[in-house]
Amino acid sequence: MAPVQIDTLDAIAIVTIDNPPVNALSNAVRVGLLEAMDAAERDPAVGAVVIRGAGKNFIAGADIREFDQGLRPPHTPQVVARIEAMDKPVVAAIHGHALGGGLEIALGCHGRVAASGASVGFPEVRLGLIPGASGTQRLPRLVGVEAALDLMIAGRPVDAAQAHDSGIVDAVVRADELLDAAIDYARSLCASDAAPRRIRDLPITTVAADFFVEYRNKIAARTRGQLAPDCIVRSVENALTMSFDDAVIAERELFTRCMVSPQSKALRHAFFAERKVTKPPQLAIDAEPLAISRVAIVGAGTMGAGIAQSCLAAGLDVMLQDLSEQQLEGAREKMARINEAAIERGRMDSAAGSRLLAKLRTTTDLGEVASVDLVIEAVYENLDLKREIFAGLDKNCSPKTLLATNTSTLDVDAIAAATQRPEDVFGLHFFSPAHVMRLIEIVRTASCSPVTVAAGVAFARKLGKLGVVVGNAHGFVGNRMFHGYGREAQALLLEGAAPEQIDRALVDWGMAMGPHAVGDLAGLDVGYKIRSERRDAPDDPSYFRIADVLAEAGRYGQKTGLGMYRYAPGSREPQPDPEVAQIIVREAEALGIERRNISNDEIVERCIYALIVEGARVLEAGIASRASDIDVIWLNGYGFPRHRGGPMYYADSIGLDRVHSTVCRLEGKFGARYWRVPRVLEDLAERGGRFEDLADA
Ligand code: T1G
Repeated sequence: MAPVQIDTLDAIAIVTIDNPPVNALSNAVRVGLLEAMDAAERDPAVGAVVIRGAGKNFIAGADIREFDQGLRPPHTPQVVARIEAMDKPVVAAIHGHALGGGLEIALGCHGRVAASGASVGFPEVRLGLIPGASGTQRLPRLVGVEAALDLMIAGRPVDAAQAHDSGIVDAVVRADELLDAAIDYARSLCASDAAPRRIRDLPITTVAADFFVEYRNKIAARTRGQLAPDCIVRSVENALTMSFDDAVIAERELFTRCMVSPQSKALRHAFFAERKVTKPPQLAIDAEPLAISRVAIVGAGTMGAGIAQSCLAAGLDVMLQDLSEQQLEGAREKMARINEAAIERGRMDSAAGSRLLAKLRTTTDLGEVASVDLVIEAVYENLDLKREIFAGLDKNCSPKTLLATNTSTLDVDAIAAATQRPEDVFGLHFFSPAHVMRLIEIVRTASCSPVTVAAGVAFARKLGKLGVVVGNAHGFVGNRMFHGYGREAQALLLEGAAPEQIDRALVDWGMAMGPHAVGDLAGLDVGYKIRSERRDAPDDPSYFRIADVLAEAGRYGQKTGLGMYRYAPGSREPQPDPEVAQIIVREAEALGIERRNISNDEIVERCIYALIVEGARVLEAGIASRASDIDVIWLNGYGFPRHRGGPMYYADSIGLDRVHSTVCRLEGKFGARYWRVPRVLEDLAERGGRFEDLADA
């Protein structure tokens, strides 16, 4: 069926875009829209036009997949211009999302009506792009230069009410009245003697002479190193100095420059990688997930409270269990503080916050969790304690109840073995803070049933999180790779690089936070305990030596005011500590390590390549089933720069032949213990392959 249909109703042509799943502006849709405009213009019985979307959305934007396949005309700017040039009024009836090119189509119309639940925006910057169909020229004419820049640089949609307040839409109506309202509006425009209101003809408000310099300074920190934001500002500057048509031509050149940029390719990879996680390859396709609506969380500590908050926010029925009333009260207070913060940020109204908290049920009796759909255990990281709890849950809970552990380091198979139903037991490794972090590692054990995995994937999606299915191995995927990354950051200390140099080099490369600042944030005691309990820790006295010495000295990081850095009372700002510098020199001497000047390039290479090598081993071992899953984990759990696509995508973008020769060099210099070249890297380098290809293997 053609993705664009036209029906005429009482002299109004209703043009419906029907291109599932989100009405992306594919080439066929663009052709169909041009044909529909021609047909409406030719038809004397048509007085006006309404454009709407079938399904859940108006138009989600350009078809992002086309960017890598080569864009074929007609291009979106041409379609927008055609709509605007119509001499019969055209009205957009917006429901669901009108994003990117979808909003540009709407701005080409002579009027816009939105349903109350609709949202509109320009998310292009999140894909390393700019609005490339005259959005940078029309939006400033409609809402003013600064408001237009703010919307395009943030890349976040606004709801219908905000869109109406700012003038992007002309009216907001109930969803079930949208089409009628749009038809009435089109009819009124048709009856009016005034020419159709074309945004291109609106004057653009001037700004102060130094406005753009000031604006660039304002966004500099958060757009550091990114191409698209600067191109957006430049294109809006053109709106003030060029004719509309010339500025649209210049916009297209800036858009194309972004589209072919490595940053945009990486960001588009991230976009699709995050959508692939809901379809894990090893999942039995017909595994219909169990519907989860009633959840119990066992353990009311920080993680338990955060998980409970996430589940409540997703509308689930939540029971929080802990043996200690005090812990339960503490959890309730933590959740109240989370709600207050959300209310302060305008992300929630206070009534909703109170309602949410009122829905929380708590109990000290483990027996009260018997009839829920899913139990998530989130107690202290102790295997015996967890096994005891799971044995109890196994007896108390209904046979249909799924049992999950939030462990981050323990063997989920060993926990499952404490029950008579290991096929119903899996891991849900939330990342802290659980109510904020989108990532969950869904740990499938050797005995996990596909239905259980499918339920985990559906549950993560219901929470609005990214649930990545991983295998059960020490550290699963994220933390296992972090061990390699942290190991190099520790070794570099002994070899001559200061903590602040290491952190700065990696932050300048794009990491959200340096590894030593991360260690101080998480607590050096946490890593120390994990390492001390590992049976397979490397027999290497320099392995995390400084972190261990600091932890043994009670220097845990932010929580004790002293760690790798020192922290002024009440401050989270890391300050270099001369005492740590002396400890490092002393320990290097004791280990017979000759210190030297180390370049920032070497710091970045060793830490990032350690990630790539460990990621390759994780793929080899089948702990991750796709390279893109590893990227999703590191983009959403560890602050890997999104505009580099994730560690495995980054390796592919370098070229695995080059990656292979670098790892060979590192193995030659630092030995095979940590740098043995993974077989999968060797094979792929030999045949010119990519880690991404393994997903299809
Ligand atoms: N192009 C191609 N496929 C898309 C798509 C798009 N724009 N948006 C979504 N999909 C696919 C997605 O991969 C998934 O596929 C399915 O649709 C459902 O997506 C010219 C240059 C609209 C808020 O950035 O934000 O316009 O996994 O799970 O949760 O100036 O999709 O089923 O195979 O996300 O209901 C600008 C991107 C493009 C919007 C709906 N537009 N999409 O969320 O569904 S650039 C965007 C979204 C542009 C112009 C510029 C969301 C959504 P599969 P989903 P959802």
